[in-house]
Amino acid sequence: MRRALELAAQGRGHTSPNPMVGCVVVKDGRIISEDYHHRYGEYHAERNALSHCTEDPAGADLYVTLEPCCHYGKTPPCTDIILEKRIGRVFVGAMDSNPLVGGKGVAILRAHGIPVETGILEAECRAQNEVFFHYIETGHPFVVLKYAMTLDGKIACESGDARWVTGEEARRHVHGLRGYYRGILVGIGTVLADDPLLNCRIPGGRDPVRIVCDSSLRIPLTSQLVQTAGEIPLIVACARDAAEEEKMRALEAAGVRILRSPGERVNLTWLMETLGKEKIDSVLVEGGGTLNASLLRDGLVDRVYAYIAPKIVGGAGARTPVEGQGIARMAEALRLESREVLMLGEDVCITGRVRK
Ligand code: AOF
Ligand code: ZN
Repeated sequence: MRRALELAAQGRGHTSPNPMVGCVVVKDGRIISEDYHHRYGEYHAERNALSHCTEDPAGADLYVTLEPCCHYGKTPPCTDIILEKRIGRVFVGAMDSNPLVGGKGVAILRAHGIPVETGILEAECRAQNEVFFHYIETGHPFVVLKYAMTLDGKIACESGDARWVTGEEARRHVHGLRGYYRGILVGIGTVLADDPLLNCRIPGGRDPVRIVCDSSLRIPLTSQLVQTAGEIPLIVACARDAAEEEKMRALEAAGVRILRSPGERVNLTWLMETLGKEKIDSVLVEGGGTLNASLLRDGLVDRVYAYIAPKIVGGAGARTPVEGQGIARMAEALRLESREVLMLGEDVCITGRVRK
């Protein structure tokens, strides 16, 4: 199962909104095949592995990180090929939460007399697909808050200068996140201040769908985001009545997708629900302190990546990663669990899941 997890990870960044899945086939103690789900819409891990065994897999053990599917989707059911190849036993990592599968895959195999053991390295298998499980269970994208700050907690100097807080290695790491998560979200403040492009600048990396939270539709037609909307998707979320027809038509003509939220400001819970319906399974937030505070307040953040540079700039008015009202008592602070600490050049990155 550990090998299956390693294989599954090779699909990282290519399977969204479907899961990463790995599969190993073992006969008489020998691995006779292994493979993974390579890319969204293509064959599943089990079908891939069973298509190139080095010997007849009849009677073999099959290890798979996710419960085999039993539905006709983009590909035929994996339970069919497992039965057809007369696999002896099946070992499953995590059960599938997809309502089309959810327990039925395992039930079908057992009904055909195949012993199935579930829950093998289950925590690891669920953690690897935290995006998939969150998205299929809630319909909301998995929201990842990212920020870079100095050792004294500033995301820019008091003057506004922020180039750069962290070094090259940490910034390259961020581009890896941009290539992995499906969407990238910023507030209009960031667009007006930095005129960012928000693409993925890693060779071969996929650009995220760019999303701007812009209640009164202030985004300039001349911004880099709007200018590139024809090539890289751009979604602008505004409040229903903030939008002037003319500005909206001009943006749409430039290829911008506009989403109008109920209320006087963009309702972030509505936005996440709407992005979920657009098949965006995950959103990386490179926000600004105001947007970050609102997302945290509304309980919408699932994971945090905090990049910390060993620098001190001071300034009572220098911006910090999370502004807003804040929490009154330290004991009520949001906490991260399943934490990891990464050393990236001279910078440190702390990441973890937000405890709900
Ligand atoms: C995958 N790869 O290796 C496995 C999956 O859209 P479809 O037809 O490819 O079906 C996707 C569903 O199949 C997915 O939500 C999950 O429930 C199940 N298993 N999917 O993309 C795989 N084993
Ligand atoms: Zn399948």
